[in-house]
Amino acid sequence: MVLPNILLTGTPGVGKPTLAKELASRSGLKYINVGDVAREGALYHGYNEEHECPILDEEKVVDELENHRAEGGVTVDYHGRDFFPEQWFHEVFVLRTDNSILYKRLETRGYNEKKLGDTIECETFQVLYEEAMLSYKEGVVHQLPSNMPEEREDDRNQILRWTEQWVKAHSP
Ligand code: DAT
Repeated sequence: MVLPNILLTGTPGVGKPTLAKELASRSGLKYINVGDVAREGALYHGYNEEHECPILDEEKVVDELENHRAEGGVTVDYHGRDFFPEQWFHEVFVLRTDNSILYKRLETRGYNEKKLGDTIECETFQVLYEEAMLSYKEGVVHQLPSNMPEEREDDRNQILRWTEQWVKAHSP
């Protein structure tokens, strides 16, 4: 059975791995966290002093993930500029969280003031949603609210239903 590839994106703190791991435990979708892949393979080319984080080597990340996405059935979790080839993903889900809730989640992470402000601004200006809309065809990108646990349950069920339909439509 062939499974679709999903991109799960959104500002840091919106709940991507929490949702993606739940999806993985309830379906055949394999969870891939781009940050973890980069860390394991040291796929960086520098360090961002202002945000206190390493700079991703996007080409190497694409090479590293190519085999997984070719097999199908992956949920890729990434929060930054979309550098993946467009045809990799069958559906893109952008998680969205209200700023007051997001602020509290990020505060507990110990972000410095600059990083906290920039991250909140990123969500306010829906940077990742806009980027996804520019990168993928109409109808591929969906926004999902991620403020409360009940919403996560709805999001999970929505993605699982979509996956089932996709599998049916692509079965011989
Ligand atoms: P991300 O990797 O996108 O930064 P995460 O999965 O680490 O996000 O989640 C950040 C925090 O928010 C974590 O403590 C779990 C919590 N969380 C995620 N989704 C949520 C939701 N729908 N309702 C309430 N809390 C949520």
